Amino acid sequence: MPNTYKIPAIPSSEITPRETYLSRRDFMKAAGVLGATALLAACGVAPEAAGEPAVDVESGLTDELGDPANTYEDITNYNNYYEFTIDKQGVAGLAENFKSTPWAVEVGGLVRTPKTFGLEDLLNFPHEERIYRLRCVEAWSMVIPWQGFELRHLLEAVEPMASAKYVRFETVYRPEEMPGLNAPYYPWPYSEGLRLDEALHPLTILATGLYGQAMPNQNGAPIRLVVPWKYGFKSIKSIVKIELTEEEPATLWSAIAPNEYGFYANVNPQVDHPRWSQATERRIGEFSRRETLMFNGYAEQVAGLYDGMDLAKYY
Ligand SMILES: Nc1nc2c(c(=O)[nH]1)N[C@H]1C(S)=C(S)[C@@H](COP(=O)(O)O)O[C@H]1N2
Ligand SMILES: [Mo]
Repeated sequence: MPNTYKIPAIPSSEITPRETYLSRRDFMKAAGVLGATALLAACGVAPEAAGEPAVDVESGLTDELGDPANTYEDITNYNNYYEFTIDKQGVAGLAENFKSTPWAVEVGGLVRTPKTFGLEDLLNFPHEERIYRLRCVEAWSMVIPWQGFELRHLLEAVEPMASAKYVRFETVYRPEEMPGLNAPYYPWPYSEGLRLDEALHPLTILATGLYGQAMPNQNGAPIRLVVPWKYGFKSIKSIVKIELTEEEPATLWSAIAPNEYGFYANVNPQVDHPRWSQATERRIGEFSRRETLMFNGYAEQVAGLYDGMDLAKYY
């Protein structure tokens, strides 16, 4: 079942220069759904619910470096989501029946006004499109057009106390719907963390969709974190709990492989994984490898967060 909740976000087609959507518009015109889609979008109904085909044509979208967005097809069929399977091409099928509605995210810990946000509340935060690079620690990458909102807006709404220094995130735990959870060894539920200043950085978003569609299950429906300057595993999917803490929280990866995955996990071409180089990466859809950029190309915006820190030690 596709997700059927509505996205109040302005669809990509409305906020992207018209030419960049031409091929998509042509495709929809050919399918005879353009008028209907525009109308339904105005009513806040997800186009998908009206039978619009998934976007799998060249969108013309690029990131700020000029590199094209990966196709909807690639983004939704090559996934890491261990709660379903460790087979990247098997996630989409196994996640088909995951129930992403109703949904609630509990936000608490060291905050003055703890709150549980229903999906409707979350979708009411001011959304925008962010076209970000996603760099997996396994040395592949994609460019993904997300819709989402800055995490800092949600955190400001619960009023962090002065003692709060970190933010911990937790994924839903539903073994009946997530066959990978029956695998022993992993300390489920999946959890991740950020330092509070990283969490408040304007590049850090909670994403509720991609390519103008509600978030596909395999990408972390209905809401997931996206921290573009860190390795992909920090961008935790299907979040049900956010907690502000004083101490650095334990995370799933740093618990099982502390020598491979540090808490920070900033993309850094100079710090190799113990089993492979991080100097280059394979952009999905490209033939030759490309150089990996410091902080995944976001150094100008985020390097200041780590002034005075030894990045070879805190990796
Ligand atoms: N809950 C949860 N979140 C997760 C993962 C996971 O296995 N479980 N995998 C991470 C990894 S390793 C990556 S690279 C990204 C992949 O996101 P994508 O499938 O949307 O491209 O999700 C991250 N978030
Ligand atoms: Mo990853």
